[in-house]
Amino acid sequence: TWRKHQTSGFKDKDGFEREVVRHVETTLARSLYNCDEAAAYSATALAFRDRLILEWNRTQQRQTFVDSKRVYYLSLEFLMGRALDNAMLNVGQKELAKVGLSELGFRIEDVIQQEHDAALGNGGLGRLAACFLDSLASLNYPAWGYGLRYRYGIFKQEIIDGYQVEVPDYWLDFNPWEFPRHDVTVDIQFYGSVEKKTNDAGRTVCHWEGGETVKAVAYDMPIPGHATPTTNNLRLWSSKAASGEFDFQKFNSGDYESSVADQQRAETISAVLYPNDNLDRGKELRLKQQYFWVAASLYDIVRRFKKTKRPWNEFPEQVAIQLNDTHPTLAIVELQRILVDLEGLEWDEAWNIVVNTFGYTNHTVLPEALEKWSVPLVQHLLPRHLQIIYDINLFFLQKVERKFPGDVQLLRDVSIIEESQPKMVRMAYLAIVGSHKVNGVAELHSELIQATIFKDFVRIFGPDKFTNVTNGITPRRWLHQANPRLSELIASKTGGYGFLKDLTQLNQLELHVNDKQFRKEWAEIKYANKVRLAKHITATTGITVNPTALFDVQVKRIHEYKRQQMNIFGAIHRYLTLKAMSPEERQKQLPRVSIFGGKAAPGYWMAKQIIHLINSVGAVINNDKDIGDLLKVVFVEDYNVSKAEMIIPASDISEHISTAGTEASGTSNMKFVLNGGLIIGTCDGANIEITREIDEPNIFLFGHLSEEVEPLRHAHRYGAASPLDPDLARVFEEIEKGTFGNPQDFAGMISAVRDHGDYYLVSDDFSSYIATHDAVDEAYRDQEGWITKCITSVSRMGFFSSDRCINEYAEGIWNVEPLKVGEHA
Ligand code: DL6
Repeated sequence: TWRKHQTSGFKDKDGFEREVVRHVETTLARSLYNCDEAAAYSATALAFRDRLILEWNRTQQRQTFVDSKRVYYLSLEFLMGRALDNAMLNVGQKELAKVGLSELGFRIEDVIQQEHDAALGNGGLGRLAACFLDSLASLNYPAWGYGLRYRYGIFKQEIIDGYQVEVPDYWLDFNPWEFPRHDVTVDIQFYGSVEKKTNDAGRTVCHWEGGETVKAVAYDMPIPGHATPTTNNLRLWSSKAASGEFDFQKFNSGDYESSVADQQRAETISAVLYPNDNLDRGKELRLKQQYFWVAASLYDIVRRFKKTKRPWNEFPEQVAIQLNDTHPTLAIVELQRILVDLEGLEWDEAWNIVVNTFGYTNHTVLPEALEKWSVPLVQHLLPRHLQIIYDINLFFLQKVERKFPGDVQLLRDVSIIEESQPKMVRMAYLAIVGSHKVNGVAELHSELIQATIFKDFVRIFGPDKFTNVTNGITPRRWLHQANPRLSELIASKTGGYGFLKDLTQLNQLELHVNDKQFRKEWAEIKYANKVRLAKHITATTGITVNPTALFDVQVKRIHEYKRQQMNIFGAIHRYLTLKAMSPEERQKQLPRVSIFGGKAAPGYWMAKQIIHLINSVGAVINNDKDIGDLLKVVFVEDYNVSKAEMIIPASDISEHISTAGTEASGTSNMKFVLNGGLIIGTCDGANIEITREIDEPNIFLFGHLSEEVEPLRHAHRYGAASPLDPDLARVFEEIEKGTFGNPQDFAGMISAVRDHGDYYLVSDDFSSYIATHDAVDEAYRDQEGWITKCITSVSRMGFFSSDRCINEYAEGIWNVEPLKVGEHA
């Protein structure tokens, strides 16, 4: 039925081909005879983009006409990946394009591969934002994303001699998906000073004056919903010098370098994504990015609201703004500034509007990731905002004092300003105070934030302000696009592709779990996906892997808390065990491929050591004739969204093994299970809810529980911990013997566990980790039992759709309704 209203599609394949040819010949100025795959990609993308934009316009008109409440999702990261495949699938015309391209002499798979990933994010947080945009559009919510248009996304990772080397990712050479809006610009002010003046009404008003101005230019990306004409907008801001010109006077006097300096300084703001995941570094340029982006976004949001001529008190009825982590927290201060300084509202009236507008999502409990900004830095860059922060804090602390009179310690603990040297602004506290709802991203995580880092705020505001919305993933990209054959097989058993919009329909698969033909096809698809990955591994690393071996995958950012070090220690242990066996005994063992992938933050020395160890271990094991196919260790270079789409469907078992209580949710755990892989994991993040949904026999859990972590750390600190695990000690011995290269290179990793308190409890969890891997081997030997577990698990994954998640936000936090399509203009 949705097609009735659709303008985004092509009438038929001939229409599609005509458009591709037109773009090749006119937009690209090429002849069809001189059209390579890159040009075919460009022309196909442009052809689809033209169609999307018509639907985008209609969606915007519809939303303006109805004038219902809109959601604005503020995120410094949107890890979108490729857009063409997604667009073709969402508008339901991939088949048509496939035939059309083949008539023009191209394979659609090759054309799709030409696209550069839009990699404006680090990991889970940025990818979650991208999944949310897909769900918001697919469910017809009036919603916009706001972010930064980085010239360089996350760096490209090369592995040279086993080490990570970072290469800049310039992704904007040709980007058909964005529309520059040179007419939508906002001047953003930095530095300067604040003057108090009395206005005509005798009221004191603050003027922020002087300083430096930078121009924000809007770039829009259409976000097509799946099987709906709704096409939402992602607006990314790019920075430019306010004058738009370089300094001619300086140029003419021969001072060439400084003539362009202002321009370059301005453009630096949106030049590069900070490559840190779960780590805050407190750099001035990052704070500039944050303010630049939230100020431009709020200006835009307020401008849109003012056009409706509604009174200010209706702002929260029209606008919901979600803060993706604390990065956009300055938006709270900026809105208060706009309302009080520029619009002349009284402080309390303005504050009421602000609090009812914002919601804040927390994504981590790791102390090193909680943002704090130095007061002198904020004072220098944003003098008026610092005053407002102090006032917000004052009124908040007065409220605390009224509720808990005389509790000076409490006042100190919850103050937005930390009394350190220098003083710091605690951004999470500011986000809590300025929002009406605060949510964590999985049940355990939401419980932990309420019981630990935010416990005082639960006392102050009451428990209703705090809630949980367990993360989700879009089944369109993470099943239909990444694993088209599995999607088709599922559709054949569930009565069509309805499950893509209602993932709970997967539960019908359980009825077919004993259907022989179905099981056979299921296994064939997994095998084909493994063959595809094996080919990629051979082509990129030269390592041959046997696709019948068990593929054991850990792909995610490299971080000590995620414990890739434990995984590689486990692989060494497996190697030593195999080496100690007789050849006959060895032949009875199950072949395994340990696959790793992920980027380390460039300044994170230990994470880089982990990558180096993985590669060094691989170099030894993969060339050991005694071992052959029984164990291979592979590091896949430059893990990104597109690689994830290939790797995840090829996994038998994947590892989600963070120290309990450290991984807020994890989302790749959901993707792996949805693609018919099982997981080994700790009782952490969303692993817990996955277990509840799919049932314990279908997951391999191990390790200490989150409530045991603090006592164990305490024992380590005071010398009361258990001795180093003997198997782990043996692994360390082998590394220190030099089996995997210079032991000095890995001394830091070993001493972190053995001599410096084992903060991530690698030794404490090692024996249960190894035992659980043995249980994995046992289970995998029983192929029939394994397939039953996989099918059963997939059938119970309905809960983890990002559609469910977005509906929960919409109802519990934003109070917005989807816009019915087709009812209005
Ligand atoms: O909520 C998305 C994602 C979670 O799945 C991961 O568990 C969590 O580590 C990640 N958090 C961050 C926090 N970074 N900052 N700031 O990336 O969020």
